[in-house]
Amino acid sequence: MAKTKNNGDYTSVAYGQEKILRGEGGETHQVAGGDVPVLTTQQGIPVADDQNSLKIGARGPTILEDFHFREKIFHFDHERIPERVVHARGYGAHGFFETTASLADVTKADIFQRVGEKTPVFVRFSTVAGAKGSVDLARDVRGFAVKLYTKEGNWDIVGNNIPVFFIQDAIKFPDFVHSVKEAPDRAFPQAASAHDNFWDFISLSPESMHMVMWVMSDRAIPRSFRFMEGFGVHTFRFVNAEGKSTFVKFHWKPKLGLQSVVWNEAVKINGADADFHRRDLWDAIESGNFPEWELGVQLFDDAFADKFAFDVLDATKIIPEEEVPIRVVGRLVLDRMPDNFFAETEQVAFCTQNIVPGVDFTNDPLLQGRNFSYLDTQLKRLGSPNFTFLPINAPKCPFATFQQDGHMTMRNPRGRANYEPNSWGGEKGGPRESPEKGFKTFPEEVAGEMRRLRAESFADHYSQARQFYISQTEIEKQHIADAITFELSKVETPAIRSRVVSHLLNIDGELAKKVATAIRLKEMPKPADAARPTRTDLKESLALSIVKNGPKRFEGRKLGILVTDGVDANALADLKKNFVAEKALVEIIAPEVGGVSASDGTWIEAKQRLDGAPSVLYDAVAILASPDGGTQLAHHPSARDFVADAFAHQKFIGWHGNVAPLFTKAGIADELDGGVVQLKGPDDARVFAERCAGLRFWPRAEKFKAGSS
Ligand code: HDD
Repeated sequence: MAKTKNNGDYTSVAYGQEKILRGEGGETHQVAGGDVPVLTTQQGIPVADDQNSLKIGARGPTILEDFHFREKIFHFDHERIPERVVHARGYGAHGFFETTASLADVTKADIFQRVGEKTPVFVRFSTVAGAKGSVDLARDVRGFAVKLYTKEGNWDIVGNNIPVFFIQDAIKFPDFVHSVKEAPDRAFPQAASAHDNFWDFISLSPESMHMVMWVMSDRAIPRSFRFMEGFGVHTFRFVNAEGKSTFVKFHWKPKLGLQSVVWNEAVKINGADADFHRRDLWDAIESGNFPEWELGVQLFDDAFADKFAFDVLDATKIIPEEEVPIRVVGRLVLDRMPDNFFAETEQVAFCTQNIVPGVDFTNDPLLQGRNFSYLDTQLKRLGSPNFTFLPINAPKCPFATFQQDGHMTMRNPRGRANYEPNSWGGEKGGPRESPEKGFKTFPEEVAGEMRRLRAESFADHYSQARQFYISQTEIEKQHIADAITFELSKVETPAIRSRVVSHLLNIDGELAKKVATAIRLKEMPKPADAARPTRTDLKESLALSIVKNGPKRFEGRKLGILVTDGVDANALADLKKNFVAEKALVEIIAPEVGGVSASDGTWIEAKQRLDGAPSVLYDAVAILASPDGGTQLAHHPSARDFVADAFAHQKFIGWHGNVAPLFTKAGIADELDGGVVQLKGPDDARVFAERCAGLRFWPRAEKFKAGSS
């Protein structure tokens, strides 16, 4: 910032704004060749000097009269609002929902009536346990909250990337959340379930066992928001024009398929780029690669609910897709980032109670409790019952209520009528209820004693946990065992470790044994007391594995190409061409960020410096080195880590030129396998791109078994 002397006072000229002129009508400053608005106070008063507070003399005290200074500091002091009590860290985007199949037979919801119609949406993804500034790749559930601005009001599907939940009754939610968040005395660990309190609560709440299997699977460390599923979790109702009800469960299926990282990668990503998932979504949308999901519904009636092995009102259970197939009815596309994170992503207020005519709740006790909690929490967070007027929360259809006043009122009823019924008549009388168009609750008959009870039909806590486990591939089973081992190794109280294993015995004996051995449990506990014996007749479900539902192509993923000076220009061009054809993102990494000079003398710009771009940031990597460059890389610690990590994480590795010394120094020269592809000719780049379509080179995982992957 340059400083110029002016009558004994110092006036600084900010950021190269050498010439500041008042424009026509006093509305713009002419700055460095362009028109920008005049800086004003919140009251619209033009500001002459934003660098210096008002003082008596150059070195004198600042005076109270400085209204601009006071307003600026006052506003700054109040910038923060309470972060969400859960799901504090999140990232959102705008887009649209397109109806691809009419559901008029089962619901009168306006959004499902006309094929091809688009409805605006805002989606916020989140982690659950960590604070707003925590890391993206915590082992955690991901929130998947969708606000659909329909023509008959806002409909929020506030779901997760896991179709079941930890608890069955909302009254347990504060206990569950307290246990997973940082301990109240020491205020750590942050964004991690690997601690005594969490496993203590979980092991005393067997209803959580199914969810625990999901959270210990790679679902809890997704590669990107773009590669994960979303679920409405609860059973909801659809109601059609005739008033007939059909039960429904909602599923969001990512078009690119499912993909996760491995744990060792997650740990390193958190250090290298704590904003990994945010950056991924931003980059994808800004580069026009709009993420897309299908909306699928599982529809079933009372007869199915009665004969299903579990209670459809129990949020710790799924209905396997094999039993009730998914009907695809629409697609969700995210195509625009918010203009401002705080105004939109932070202030968006999802409420499970926001449903539209044609959709209704069920008596799931978790859902019933949520319907109170979300509205309540928005008042705390946003400070006024008028949060619904914020542009991100306001309906995009006409709305008219007699609610009025309160903090930050932006729109009150016009005229004299602010109540009804009234006798003012016509427009003067304001809006009126409509028995035809209005929301009507499904008239379900309910009877029973008023008691604090858990239904008998909610009592089986292990059968679906087992079903989830046996539906995984061997590699995924190993990851689950590794994850539980990791978490229990951070638990300091041996009795809690043992209690967890006692539950695993009810899920799968082999899993329990693996974990018990890995944590060196001195004595195998007895299986935990179970209200119901574990059913072994539930069949594997294909939909539950990530690996079985992985991407078919490398599309939407990222190749990191490490290059050195003298890199073969043709080899690089071939590689890029083949990956761009796959609709992949390609990033050049060089020892210095400026770039390198290629074999033909052209200059190759780098996006990343090697030190700042470890291979964990990429789905696959390639190393293209000249004779000299290869030798230099072999002595570069970050280059060795780059290769060794990519290999340990079972990534596909392409190489060209003098890479052998680097492989030797990285300790993998004797172990090169089918996942390491030499790029000799133009065809090899295509073969490499095709091979990368597989998530990882899984056969290599054998080498990295037992906790190291
Ligand atoms: Fe919740 C936020 C999802 C159970 C109380 N929840 C929140 C968000 C998601 C979920 C995605 C973040 C919304 C956003 O991005 O702003 N929650 C779930 C799912 C649940 C669930 C899928 C079980 C099926 N939640 C649940 C219960 C309660 C809450 C049982 C309380 C009784 N959840 C809240 C909350 C939050 C919230 C305190 C915090 C911030 C917010 O609502 O807006 O009200």
